[in-house]
Amino acid sequence: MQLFHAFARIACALACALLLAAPAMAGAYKQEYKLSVVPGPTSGWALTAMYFADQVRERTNGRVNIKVYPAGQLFAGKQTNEFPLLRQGAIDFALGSTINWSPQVKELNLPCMPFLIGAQPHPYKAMDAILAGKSGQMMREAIEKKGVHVIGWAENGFRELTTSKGPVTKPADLEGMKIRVVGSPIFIETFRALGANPVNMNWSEAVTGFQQGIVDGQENPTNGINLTVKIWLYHKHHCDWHYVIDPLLTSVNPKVWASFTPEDQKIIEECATLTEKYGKALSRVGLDEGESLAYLKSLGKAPAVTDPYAFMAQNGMTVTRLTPEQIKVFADATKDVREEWTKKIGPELVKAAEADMASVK
Ligand code: X2X
Repeated sequence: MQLFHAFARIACALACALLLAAPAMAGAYKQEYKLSVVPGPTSGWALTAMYFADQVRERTNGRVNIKVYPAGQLFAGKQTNEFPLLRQGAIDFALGSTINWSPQVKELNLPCMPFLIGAQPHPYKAMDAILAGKSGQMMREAIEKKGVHVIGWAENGFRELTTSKGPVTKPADLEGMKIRVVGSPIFIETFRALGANPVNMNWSEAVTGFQQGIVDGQENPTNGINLTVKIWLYHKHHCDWHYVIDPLLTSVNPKVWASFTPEDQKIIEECATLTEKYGKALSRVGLDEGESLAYLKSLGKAPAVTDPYAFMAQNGMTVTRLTPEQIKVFADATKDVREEWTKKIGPELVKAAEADMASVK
């Protein structure tokens, strides 16, 4: 009987210990992790973030529950404030853009250098070579140094010009036009070099600005942004000039990252790799040789619009796709901006990017 009591006591103590430990273990993970996205819920960017969140939830069996907050809800106002908030931990995760983080991480101005990547013979291959190469690694390290952990890349896309006056085929067509840009200095300098009048405006106010005709034009990626805001309602002219590209970063606050088990970190990294494939396909569908559409079909996620050029034309836009010769005229007009920013972001990084891109010429 005494032996029975001793066993019972040990069993009871073990059960109590387990009961106490269980909530403590569960408590190490938050019930919800907040992921920040700048544009609205229908943007390709937000869909990419939702894909990441869904993959993570599914593959961690619900242990890591990420909720996407689109339309800049987590940083009321200025989109260039997202990075410090993520670093401080007010935001857990972000699918952030190189543009919006470039004021804090100067290396992220690399893809914003006018006509550096887009003027290559194979612009998407050039982008992929950078992200997978030494220059991509250098950008990631620069972000890590500033206190944010990068899990992977994705894509907002090449930024094309849309205007109410036009069509635009040469810098002189931009003379004096008011163009909305993000509040990042390289954009102001690029548009000034082209003779335009750049106006800094947060995305949260930009579409109202287009509606009210405060500006004559803007630049954003075709699939992910321009189609999703029905840009033809405001601008009748589309100019495909690939002048800069906006890669995205799946990223997390380092303390949040450290709170995950190594197993969950591995799963989240795998989800980021899938997200890169999905996000790039969404951004490139109908703009590449057909690989993106084939991939999205294989996932059962083909979008409604698979020929963006035809779709814009159906909606009354003139669609001008600049020839390499026409692009060269714009590239020449912005040479000084590239040179100036090469000094600012570091010639080693630009050299590494040129070497990465040369490998796929
Ligand atoms: O503000 C923009 O133009 C947008 C939505 O593309 C970015 O956040 C960079």
